[in-house]
Amino acid sequence: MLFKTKLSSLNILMKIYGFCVFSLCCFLIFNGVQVEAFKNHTLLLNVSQPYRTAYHFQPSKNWMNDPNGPMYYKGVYHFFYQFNPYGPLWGNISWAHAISHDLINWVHLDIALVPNEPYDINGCFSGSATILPNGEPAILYTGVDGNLHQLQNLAFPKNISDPLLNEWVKWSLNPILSPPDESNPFLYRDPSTGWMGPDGEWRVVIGTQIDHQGAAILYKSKDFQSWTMSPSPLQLSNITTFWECPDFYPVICNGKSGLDTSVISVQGKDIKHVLKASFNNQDYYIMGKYDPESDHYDVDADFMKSKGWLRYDYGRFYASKSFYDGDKKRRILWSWVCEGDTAPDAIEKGWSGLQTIPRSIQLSKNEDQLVQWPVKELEKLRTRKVHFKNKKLRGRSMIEISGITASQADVEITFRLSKHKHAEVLVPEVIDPQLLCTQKNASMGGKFGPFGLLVLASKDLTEHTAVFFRVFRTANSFRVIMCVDPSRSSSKPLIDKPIYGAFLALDPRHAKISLRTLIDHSIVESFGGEGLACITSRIYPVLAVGEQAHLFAFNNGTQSLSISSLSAWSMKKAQIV
Ligand code: DQQ
Repeated sequence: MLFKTKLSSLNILMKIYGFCVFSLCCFLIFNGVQVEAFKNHTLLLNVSQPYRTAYHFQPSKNWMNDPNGPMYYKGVYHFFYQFNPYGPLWGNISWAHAISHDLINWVHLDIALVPNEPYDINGCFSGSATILPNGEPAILYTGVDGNLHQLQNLAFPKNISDPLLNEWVKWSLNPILSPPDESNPFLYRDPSTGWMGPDGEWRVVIGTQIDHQGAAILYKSKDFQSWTMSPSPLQLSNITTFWECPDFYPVICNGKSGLDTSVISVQGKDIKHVLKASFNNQDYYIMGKYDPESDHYDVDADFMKSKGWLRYDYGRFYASKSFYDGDKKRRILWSWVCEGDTAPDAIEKGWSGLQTIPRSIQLSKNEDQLVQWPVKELEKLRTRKVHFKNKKLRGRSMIEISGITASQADVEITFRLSKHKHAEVLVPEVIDPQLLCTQKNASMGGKFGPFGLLVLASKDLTEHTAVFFRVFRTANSFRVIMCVDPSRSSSKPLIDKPIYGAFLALDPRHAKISLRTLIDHSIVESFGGEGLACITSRIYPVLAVGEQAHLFAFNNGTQSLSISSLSAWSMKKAQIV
C-alpha cells in the first residue's frame, strides 16, 4: 500500500517534471532561434522505468544504435544516430538528429534522413559528416537498396546559414558509389569523415571485406562528389573478417589538443594516425605513420597484435565515431552501448540503446595507446558531494560511501599500495585480460585485490557489480588489471552479464591506481588509470534501484591498502528532449 502511494506520488512528480521540461522546450531560445522540441518525441512518463538513464544520451523512446555524423557547426554541436522511429527493435533505419551547446543537454530536431529513395529504401545506414572548404557540411552515408546492396550517398543541408541544420536534402545524383567487384555488396558501408591531402583531394575510407579480410577501401575526390577508388585499400587485415564503421584521424604526440581530420603536420610535433574498425562486437584500433603523399599507412602492429589488443573500451561499446571539436580544440568520441536485456524487455521498456558520455581522446604519454576522459562539461551536473582522504582499507573489508544518490553518480577514487613485493605472481601464459578477470572474479580473494568499488549494490549486497583492480608480480615488473564483474548484479532472468577485463599500462610502484566510474541507473562507465583503460557495462538491478542503490569501496585481498582520495557526487538529470 505504502509502496503504491509512493509510486503514485512519483507519477505525479514525473508528470510535473514532464510538464516543466515541455514548457522549457517550448520557450527554449537556441542561438536566437526558437526550437520547437518534441516534434517527434514524446517523453515516456512511465514510472516502471528503472533502467532509463538520467545523464546519458538516449531518445525518449524506440531503438537507437550507432552514432553518426557528429560535428561542431556555427556554434552548435550536432549529433545524428541510427534510429527506428517506429519501435524499440532495429528496423526502418533513419538518421535522428539532436543539437546541443554543451554535449550534455540536447534538443531533438526533425529526423534528418529517412529511407525513402530506391538507393536507401532498406535503410539509411551509418556515415559521417565532413565540413567542406566553403563551410558547407556534407553527410556521406550508406543506403541499402531493394536488393539489399549497399551504396554510398550524399546529403546536404537545405540552408547552410541555419546553424541548426534543420533540413537535409539527399543529393540528386545519388548513389555516388556502388560496391566494387572485389568487395561483397552486402558488406560495403559506413563511410568515414573525409580528410584532404596535400594534393587538395579529399579522401574517405569505407568498411568492407576483401578476400575474407577486413578492409578499409580508400577513395579520392577533387570535389567530394565524384570519387575514384585507390588501387590499394588504406589497410586490410587477414586476422579479421569484415569491418564496420572505420574511423581514421591524426593525434598529436606529446600534446593535449585534438587535430582536425585533415591536419597532416604540426610544426615542432610528431603526428600519429589512428585507424579504428568495428568487428567481433568490439571497437579495436591501430596506430601508425600515415604518409599523405602516397597514402601509405605504416602501422605499429596489426589489429589485436599490439600490447593489450588496443580497444577503446573493453566492455559493451560498438560502432563508435569521433569528430574534431574546433571550438575546444579536442577530439571527441561517441559510442553506441547496446542493451544486455532481451527483445521482449525492449518492447516492455519501449526503447533500446544508449550512447556513452562523449569522451575526449588523446595520445598517452608514451605514445603507444589512447587515453579517454569524459568531457569536462559533464561536471556541470555534479551536485551533492562526499569527499575524504587517506583512509585505510584493511584486507577483507569494505566501507559504504553514503550521502549521495548511488544510482546516479560520478565517483573518483585513488588507491595507494605499499609492500608491492607481496603481490601474487601472474601466470605468464594468461594474456587475455577478460579471461583473467573471469578466472579471478570479484569473489576470489587474492593479495593485492580485488579492490575497488561495489556499484549499484543492494544494502545486503545480494546485488552488486564490482569494478576492481588486482596487482600481479611478473619476472621483471608488475601488472595491474582492471575488471568489471556483474555476475551478481541482478536476479532478472536472461540478462547478459559478461565479466570484462583490461590491463592498465602503469607501474603501481610509481603511479597511484585511480578509478572514475559514472553510474547511471543501467549503465556503469569506468575509466581506470586516468583513462588508460575503459570498461562500460549495462546493469539491470532489481533491488538496487533508485534510492535503494548503495555504493561501497571494498578490498577483498589480504593486503591492506589506503584510499588516498575519494570524491563522489550525485548527478543532476541532463535535459534531453
Ligand atoms: N550499424 C549500421 C551499419 C553499421 C552497423 C546499421 C554497426 O551501417 O555497419 O544500423 O552497428
